[in-house]
Amino acid sequence: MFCGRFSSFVLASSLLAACGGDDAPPLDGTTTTEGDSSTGVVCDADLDGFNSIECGGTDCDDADPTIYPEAPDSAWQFASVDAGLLGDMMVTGLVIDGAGTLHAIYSDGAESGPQGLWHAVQGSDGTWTPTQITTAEAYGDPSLLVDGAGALRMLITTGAPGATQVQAGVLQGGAWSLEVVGDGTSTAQALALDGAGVLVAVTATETEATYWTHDGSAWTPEVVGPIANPVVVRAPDGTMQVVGPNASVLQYCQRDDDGTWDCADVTANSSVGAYGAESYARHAPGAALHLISIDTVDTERLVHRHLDDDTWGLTALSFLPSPQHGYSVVSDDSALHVAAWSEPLAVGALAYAKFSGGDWSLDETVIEGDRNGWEPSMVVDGAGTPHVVFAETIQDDLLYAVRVGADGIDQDCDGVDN
Ligand SMILES: [Ca+2]
Ligand SMILES: [Ca+2]
Ligand SMILES: [Ca+2]
Ligand SMILES: [Ca+2]
Repeated sequence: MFCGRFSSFVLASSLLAACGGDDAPPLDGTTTTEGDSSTGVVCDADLDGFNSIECGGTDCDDADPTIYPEAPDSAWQFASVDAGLLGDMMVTGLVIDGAGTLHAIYSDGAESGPQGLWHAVQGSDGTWTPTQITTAEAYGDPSLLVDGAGALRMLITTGAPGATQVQAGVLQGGAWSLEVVGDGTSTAQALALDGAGVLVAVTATETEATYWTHDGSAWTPEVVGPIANPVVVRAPDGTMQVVGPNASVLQYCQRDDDGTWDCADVTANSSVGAYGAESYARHAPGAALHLISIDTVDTERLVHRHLDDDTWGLTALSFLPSPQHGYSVVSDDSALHVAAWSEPLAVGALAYAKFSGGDWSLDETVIEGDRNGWEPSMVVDGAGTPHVVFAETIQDDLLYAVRVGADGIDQDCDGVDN
C-alpha cells in the first residue's frame, strides 16, 4: 500500500520494481523523466512512481507527485479529545449543537472506584476542552440530543451492575443538572423528540422497555413491552416506534394515539445474537425504516434490514468488521452512516460505511494498525460530513476523527473527487 507514497527523492528503481502491478514500468522498464528509449515518451514526468496512462500505467498525468492512483482521495483527520484517562469501561456520546459546535460526553472508564463523567467541547480551532461533570460508581452509554430550545440533553445509566438507575441531564447556563428518571435496575437507552417536539426517553430492564414523556418538569412512564435494550425512532409522520430484542426475536412496536403500544416481530425466527441489544433504527433515506443490528444466523455479523412495502429486506454488511459490540448509526436526509469497531484489542480496526442512493456506496477504514477505535459515537453535520469520537486504547486516548471530503482534487486518479 505504500507504493507511490515515497517522496520523489527516495524513489529508486528497486522500489519501483517492487511496486509492480499496473504501475510496473512499461516497455523497457525505464521510468524516468528522461522518457522511454523506444518511444521517446516521458512515462513518469512528475516522479510520483506511477507511469502515465499513455505508458500503460494508471497515473492521471497531473504533473503532481502528490496525486497518484493510491493516494487517499478523502482522508480522516484526527485530534485528541482527552488523553491519558481512559479505562476499559469507558463510554462515549457525541452531539452537534445548533451553532455547529461538537460536544462529547464520556466516562473515564476506571475499573475500580468511582468513574468521572466528562463533557468536552470542540473549539473553533479544532481543539477540545474537557470539564468534569460529576462522578458515579459506573456509567452506561449516554444518549444525547439538542432540544427544541437549543439545550443539550443527556440520558445516562449510573451505578454498578444490578443496582443501576437512569439519570437525565440538561446543560443550562453553563452548568449540568441531573435528575433520576428510572430507578432499580433500569438502563438508559435513548433520548428523542416526538412528533410534537416533546422530549421522550426509553429505558429498559432486562425484560421490559419503558417509554417516558417529559412535560417540562416530570417524567411520565408507559410500558412498551417485553423488549430489552430498545431504541426509539420517530417516523416521518411523527409516530414513535421502539425496536429491540424480545428474547432472541427482534420486535418492532408502534405507539398509538392513545399511548398504547402494538408490537410485531421483525425477524420470524431466532436470529438476534447476544448483542442484538446493539440494534439501531433510523428512518433514512426516505421514509423506509432501516435497522442496523447484530445477527447470528450464520456467524455474528452486522446486518441492515429495511422495511419496504411490508417486507423486510436484509443485507449482511460483510465489509464491516464483526463487532462484539460497539457501533454507531446515524442518518441525515440522504444517507445512513455506520461506524463499527472490531475485536481483538491488539488489531481492532474502526471502519466507516455509508448507505445512499440505494447502495452501500462507501466503506473504508478509519483507523487500524497501532491504533484502534472502540466505543465509537458518531454525528453527521449539515454538509453530510461524519464526525466520530472513540476510545483509542493502545496509546490511551479519546480521539476525534472527521472525514475530510471533496476538496476539488481527485487525489487517487479515479475520476471522482470525494
Ligand atoms: Ca507519474
Ligand atoms: Ca501524479
Ligand atoms: Ca478520486
Ligand atoms: Ca479529493
